Amino acid sequence: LLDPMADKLAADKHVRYILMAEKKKESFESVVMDHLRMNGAYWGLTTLDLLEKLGSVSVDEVVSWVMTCQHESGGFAGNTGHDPHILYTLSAVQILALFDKLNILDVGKVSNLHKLDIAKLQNEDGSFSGDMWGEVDTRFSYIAICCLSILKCLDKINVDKAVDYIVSCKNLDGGFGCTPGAESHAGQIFCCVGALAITGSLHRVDKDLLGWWLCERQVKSGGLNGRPEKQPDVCYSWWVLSSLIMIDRVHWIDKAKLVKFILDCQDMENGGISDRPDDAVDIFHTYFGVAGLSLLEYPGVKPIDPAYALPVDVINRILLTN
Ligand code: GRG
Repeated sequence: LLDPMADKLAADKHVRYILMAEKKKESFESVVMDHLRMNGAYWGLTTLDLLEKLGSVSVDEVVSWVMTCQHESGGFAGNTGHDPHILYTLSAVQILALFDKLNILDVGKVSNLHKLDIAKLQNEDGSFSGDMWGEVDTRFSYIAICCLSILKCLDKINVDKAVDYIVSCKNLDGGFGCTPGAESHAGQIFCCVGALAITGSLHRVDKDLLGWWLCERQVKSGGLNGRPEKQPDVCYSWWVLSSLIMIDRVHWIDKAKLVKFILDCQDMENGGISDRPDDAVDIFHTYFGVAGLSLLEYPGVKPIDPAYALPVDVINRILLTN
């Protein structure tokens, strides 16, 4: 039977799903995902904002919880009492940006902390580690650059070296990996292209070559995969599409087919979006589905910035004011 709603975004249901997910703190999933809570909060809150429903959460409650996750070194943890990691520091900064509360970071102890500990994580070769344990990954280069750009203090790091390191992770296929010589993967490509976009260095990308690799990620169902021979997944609607937009090659994919693939991944009864049609939904894929639709200019979804992964109005508010 044809479902008349099947080709529509069930925005209200997704909003309800996100608000419920936040309340069900004692569920098994939330216990297991405890350390990821800062990321989960960013995914959920950004989705609400893209759907113009950020007003349904309590700003004070969220902001005071975020601040309980800040470590004395300046960085943020995934949850209260956990160790800080650059992954959670970006989510915390993004959440504060959504609520126009970045000024909270300018007062008190934080101002002396080399802007959230990020500068200290840069290595001699320009790369970044994620925390005190030292793992290196271009994800962390992106995060450092994105965070410091939002906080308007990119001068705290060596940007030229950071950019050279990212370019050293470029492969012969035009893509980027997590370290020099590592396989191209759409997630890492987003990080590298995003960091190059923010630092005004996109001329160092081979746009036609990379655009070709990225548009080959579209499979028969209309969905995108993250590298050759892999299954499509709604999250690549973000990683691949944002990269294509940043290098100005988004017209190389079939947008209508991708919209249909994302809409097919919705739970039309209880809300939420899954990785592939008929799989279980989660907040990560709900965010990437809605963010993907935003990049595809789907009606009723606010535009999102492909480099900063925040709504365009939020980024404009930050970058266009002192
Ligand atoms: C602000 C949006 C935003 C991101 C912050 C953490 C981060 C920066 C970026 C992560 C980029 C990345 C590596 C994404 C890929 C995630 C993913 C689904 C990996 C799965 O890899 P495999 O090998 O799956 O399990 P495939 O699809 O290749 O089979």
